[in-house]
Amino acid sequence: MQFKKEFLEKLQSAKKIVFFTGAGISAESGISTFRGKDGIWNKMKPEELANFDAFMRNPDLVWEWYQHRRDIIHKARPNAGHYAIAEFEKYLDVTVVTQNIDNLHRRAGSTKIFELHGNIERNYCIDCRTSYNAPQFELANKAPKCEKCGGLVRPDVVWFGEMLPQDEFREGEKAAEWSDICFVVGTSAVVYPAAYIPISAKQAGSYIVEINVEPTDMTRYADYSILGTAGEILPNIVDEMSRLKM
Ligand code: BJW
Ligand code: ZN
Repeated sequence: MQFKKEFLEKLQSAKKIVFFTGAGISAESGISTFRGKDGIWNKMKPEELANFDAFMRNPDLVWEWYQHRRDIIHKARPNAGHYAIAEFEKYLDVTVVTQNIDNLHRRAGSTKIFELHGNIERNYCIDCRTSYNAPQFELANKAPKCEKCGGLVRPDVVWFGEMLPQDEFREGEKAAEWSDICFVVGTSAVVYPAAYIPISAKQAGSYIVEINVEPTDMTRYADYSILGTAGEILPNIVDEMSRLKM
């Protein structure tokens, strides 16, 4: 694979890199994206499932939808894209700032990960905030009740209209601002405030490399836009890296 010379020079001198990832990086693991051709929002409306009011209206339906997705995620494996990102840690300082809730970066071996939209493995009580992990409710097909106070237990993910975990966002933003290269991988970059991460990186002088199967809202900010799948492109970039660092 042939990459732009300017990018290879940046790669050679880079000390810190950030990967800002979205659902597209997990597509090749068999996990549906939200938007686009095979996106789940084509079949279901986000406002019917991914917000607090929907959960209060019909907790069992929303819970069942997340149990179904947990099932898919548990059976899925990280793909070549996730593994390539983990492999970059051999060569330089790597931070992953992900919008994904699926744990696949961790399972692939990445060590510094900021999760902006929560994690499907965790749940919490909406009344007393007690945390519960996913296996505790593995067989629950209805929204469970908190053992301490009887409140409803929900997945620990960020729904529309909810605040992002502030520490994860702040640390992710800091890493982006300090990065020499910020890779924007498999995200439509339409959901805010997450999409401010690569914009902050750009404003701080980082070199923005987008990897996506199609142009997005981020393409106009990108210094280099590579069209292709994450599972194909990222291993090729790691190969270049290993050659450059030899
Ligand atoms: C491939 C590929 C392959 C495929 N290789 N690529 C400013 C402007 C406008 C609106 C807002 C704004 N600020 C806030 C808002 C409102 C809202 C928002 O952004 N709305 C817009 C959508 C219009 N934001 C919020 O509500 C956020 N909260 C908030 O702002 O709070 C503020 C506040 C709160 C309280 C008081 C006061 C203020 C919260 C957003 C939460 C998003 N949650 C979700 C669900 C998480 C849980 C779950 O999974 O169920 O997060 S929505 C969904 O979208 C999920 C994702 O993380 C997120 C982003 O999607 P992503 O990852 O980009 O996926 P896709 O599907 O969109 O794109 C996939 C891409 O991959 C595509 O480009 C493909 O081409 C590509 N691809 N295969 C490479 N093999
Ligand atoms: Zn409780």
